[in-house]
Amino acid sequence: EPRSFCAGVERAIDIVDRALDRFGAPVYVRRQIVHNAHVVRRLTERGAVFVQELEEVPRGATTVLAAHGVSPAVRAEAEERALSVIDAMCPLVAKVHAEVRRHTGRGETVFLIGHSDHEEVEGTVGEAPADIVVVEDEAMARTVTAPDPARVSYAMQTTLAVDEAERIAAVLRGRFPAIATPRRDDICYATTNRQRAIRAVAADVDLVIVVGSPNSSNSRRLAEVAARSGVPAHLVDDVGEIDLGWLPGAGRIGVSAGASAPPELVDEVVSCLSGLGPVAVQVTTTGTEDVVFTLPKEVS
Ligand code: 0CG
Ligand code: SF4
Repeated sequence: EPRSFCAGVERAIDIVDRALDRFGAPVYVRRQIVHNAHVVRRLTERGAVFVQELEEVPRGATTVLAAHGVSPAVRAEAEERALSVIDAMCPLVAKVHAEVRRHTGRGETVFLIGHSDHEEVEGTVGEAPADIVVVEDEAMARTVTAPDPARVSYAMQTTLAVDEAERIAAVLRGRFPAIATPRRDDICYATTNRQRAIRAVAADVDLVIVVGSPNSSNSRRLAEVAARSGVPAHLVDDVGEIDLGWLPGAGRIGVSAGASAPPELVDEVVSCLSGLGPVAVQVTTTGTEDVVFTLPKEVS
């Protein structure tokens, strides 16, 4: 611990549940509300309809925008289609959007450290596509350019591996001495805390199991951080994906879960392992979390 749901995910899921309670099915949701197959399945069963693009939504329908945030172009499209929009963008993603707007607004090029094919990055880039350059890794950081190298800044996707992102940022700071740095870390508290916790555990175990879906950035980074500590680490959607071949010789197993993975899935992993023989469970807690975000007015 900390593991599983963060405040942004709790809020996003709550928004869809409350929209279903208040307005009835169907409630349309653009993209996966959070990147977790179990969450999406449960909400689909309740009457949420997940779509890729807003053109699939009937005019005027109630539509939730996912936690990862959207570009201004998507907001404009929602308005054109007269949709009743409820925005589930995490406030910590919104903070990065605001920061990027501030920097590009004063004529800077923003290097956005992150993965270009991720929805959060697509949304953030959409704030000023001509002035934002996505930097995916250290190799890119060594070659990117800006029209005016004296007017540059950087920002980050919220769910990166802290160590990796810092190495990329260090390359940029070395190449662009005038670079403006984020006021506060863009990598969110939940991502940071889960990585710290898994690192504390990974040093003492023979195997790490992270519960999360394969398209969840923060969950994948969690497994990678564990693997960089030198322990075999696997990302599983649920207990059904555990390969018994991983277990021989694994006397101690570290278990965690990404910010979008429901906590009961971790309990299922532990109880399944308990079925294979005597198991003692030890909880390692590297910090506590008390972040809560308020709901948008449409569902509060
Ligand atoms: O970690 P990413 O950004 O892929 O998102 P996920 O839905 O897995 O969890 C946090 C949120 C939103
Ligand atoms: Fe917000 Fe961080 Fe959770 Fe993403 S992982 S929803 S940025 S708190």
